[in-house]
Amino acid sequence: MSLVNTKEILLDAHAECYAVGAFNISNMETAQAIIEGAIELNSPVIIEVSESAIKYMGMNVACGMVRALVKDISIPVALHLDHGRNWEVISRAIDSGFTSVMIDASDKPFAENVEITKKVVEKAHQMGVSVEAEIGRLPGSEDDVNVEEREAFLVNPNDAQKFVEMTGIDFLAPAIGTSHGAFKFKGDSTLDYDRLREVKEKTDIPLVLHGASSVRDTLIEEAERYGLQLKGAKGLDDNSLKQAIRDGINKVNTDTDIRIAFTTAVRRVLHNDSTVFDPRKLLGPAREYMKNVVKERIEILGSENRA
Ligand code: PGH
Ligand code: CA
Ligand code: ZN
Repeated sequence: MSLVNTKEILLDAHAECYAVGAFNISNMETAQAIIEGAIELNSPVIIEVSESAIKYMGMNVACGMVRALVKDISIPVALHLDHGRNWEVISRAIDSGFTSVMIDASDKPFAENVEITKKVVEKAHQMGVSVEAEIGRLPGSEDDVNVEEREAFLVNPNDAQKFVEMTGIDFLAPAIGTSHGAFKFKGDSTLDYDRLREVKEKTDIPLVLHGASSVRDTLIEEAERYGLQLKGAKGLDDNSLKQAIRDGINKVNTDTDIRIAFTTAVRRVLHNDSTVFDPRKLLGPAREYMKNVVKERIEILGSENRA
């Protein structure tokens, strides 16, 4: 099957109240792990590539590889540009066969975010490519923000409604209290569900949760056993994620969980056998471990058997 428009996948999730996993890739093994995991659970899936991953792999490699991987399979797979900030990259992604792009101008003032986003929507829609945009901000894991400061980053539901009407985007990422990386929360992992429900009511389009990795204790413990330092790591727990899906989230972005799984598996092999130097003996187990993480996520999101 060829790649599927991301909008098609997400409109079904929006209508049926479940979420689809959007997993970041950085090489062949991550892409294979995601696709194989989704096939095993008969689930639609979104492969996302960030600007920095495109820089690492090359646009043609990223697109060519994902297209080759989906050629003979029957589940719907979409290819999405994650956190596009640079017009050149966004434009090339659209021309190269991505089925959706994110324009992330959420650090700009509202009016500027609208203008930049509109320009992307115009080009993307001409090519049948759908568009995600962000409003509100996710503090980086390095930003030490307190509760009141955090509040200032969150989406304003009225702005969200205006933003969707003015730009014509297909799905929206509202900031509701998550952050990227392995160190998301100092205390409780509470999200602003009231705000989320209001955004859903006012926009009535598929919504996206960034910074959604679970950073599970069991994974951290194993990673630390093999020497990875993750002191203070904390992710989004399953119940919070499920609540966010009930309240309107339809696309759940996961990068950190896959990175930790990859690194843990490689460290485990190196720790257990000091004679290994075949890359496949490192990356094969990493691929298997990442696939398990992908399947665990799909089961939580409710997209199993929705292919
Ligand atoms: C994400 C991934 N990518 O766009 O939002 O977030 O760091 O929680 O995996 P995590
Ligand atoms: Ca942003
Ligand atoms: Zn993100």
